[in-house]
Amino acid sequence: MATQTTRGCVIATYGKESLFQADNGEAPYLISANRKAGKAVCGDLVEVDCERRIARIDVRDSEYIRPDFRHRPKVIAANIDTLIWLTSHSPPNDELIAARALIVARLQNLSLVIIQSKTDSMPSEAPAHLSSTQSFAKNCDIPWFPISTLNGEGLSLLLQSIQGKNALIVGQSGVGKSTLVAKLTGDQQIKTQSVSDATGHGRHTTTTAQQYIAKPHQLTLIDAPGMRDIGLWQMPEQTLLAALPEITNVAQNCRFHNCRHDQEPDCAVKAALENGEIPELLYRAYQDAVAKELLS
Ligand SMILES: Nc1nc2c(ncn2[C@@H]2O[C@H](COP(=O)(O)OP(=O)(O)OP(=O)(O)O)[C@@H](O)[C@H]2O)c(=O)[nH]1
Ligand SMILES: [Mg+2]
Ligand SMILES: [Zn+2]
Repeated sequence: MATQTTRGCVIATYGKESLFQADNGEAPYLISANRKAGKAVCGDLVEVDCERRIARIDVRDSEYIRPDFRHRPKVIAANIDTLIWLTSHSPPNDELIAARALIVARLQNLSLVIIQSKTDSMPSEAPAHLSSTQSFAKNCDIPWFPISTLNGEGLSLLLQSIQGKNALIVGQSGVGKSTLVAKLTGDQQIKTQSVSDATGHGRHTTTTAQQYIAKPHQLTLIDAPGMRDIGLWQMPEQTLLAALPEITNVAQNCRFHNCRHDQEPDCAVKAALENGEIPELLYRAYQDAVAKELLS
C-alpha cells in the first residue's frame, strides 16, 4: 500500500532535525532525518512521511560545496542557481576570495554576483581589496553591485538582476548578509548584530543556512553563516583547470607540457599574465591552490 507523503523543501537543518516548508503552504515545521534517505541540506526538495521523517530526497540540480577542515568537499546548500558574494569595508576581506568565488561558481555551474555592501559608510578612499574586487568583476564580466541596506542605494538594480533566482548569499561575518536578506524578503524576524568595535569582526550571528522567499520577486535567498573565505577543496588538477579556461587556453603554448606556470622558462601563462590577458587574481588563486597542495 502506498504511504502518504508530503512534498516540500528543507529550509534549514539543525543536526538530525530540519525545518521543512511543505508545498501546501502550511507553516514550516521540524522533520527528522532518516539515514536511508541520506543527509538533507538547506534547499533540498524532499518527501516527508506521516511521522514527519524524510522519506526521499530529490536528485539535486546543483550543490554548493565548501571544504571541511581537512579540505574535503562538504555540501551546504542545494538547488541554487546563483552565488552571491557579499563584501564590505567593515569587516574587510582578502581580494583573492573574489577569484575563488568565480572558480567555485564555475565548478558548480552557478552564476556569480558580487555585492559591495554598506556604501553609506564607505571611507572616502575605497580600500584596496574593494577596488581590486571591483576591477576583477569588470574584467571577468561578473555582475557587481554597490548597495546600502541603510539608504537603499543599489537595491533595485540588484533586484532586477537576481529576480526569479535561487540564490545563496555568502560572505564574512558582519558584512550584512542577514540584513540584506531581511530587506529583500521583508522578514523582520531574521537576527542581525553589529560588528564588534573592539575587534572589527562580525559576531557570527547566523549559525545555520536558512532559506527565505521574496515572493513578489519570485526570489529565493539562502542566508548562510559568516565564512572568512570561499575555500577550494581537494580536487584533481584537471577539475580546477576546467574552471580556468583563461589559463588552459594559453598553457598549451608553454615550452614544457608539465609547466607549473611559476618559474619555468618560456611560460605562455606568465607572458599572458604580464600583458594582462589573464586576470591576476585568477592566476594567484590557482597558484595558491598549488601551494596549499589542494590539487591531486
Ligand atoms: N551602515 C550600514 N550597516 C549595515 C548595512 N548592512 C548591514 N549593516 C550592519 O552590519 C552589521 C552586521 O549585519 P548582519 O546582517 O548581522 O551581518 P551578517 O553578514 O549576516 O553576519 P553573520 O550572520 O555573523 O555572518 C549590523 O549591525 C547591520 O546593521 C549597510 O548597508 N550599512
Ligand atoms: Mg547573518
Ligand atoms: Zn607555463
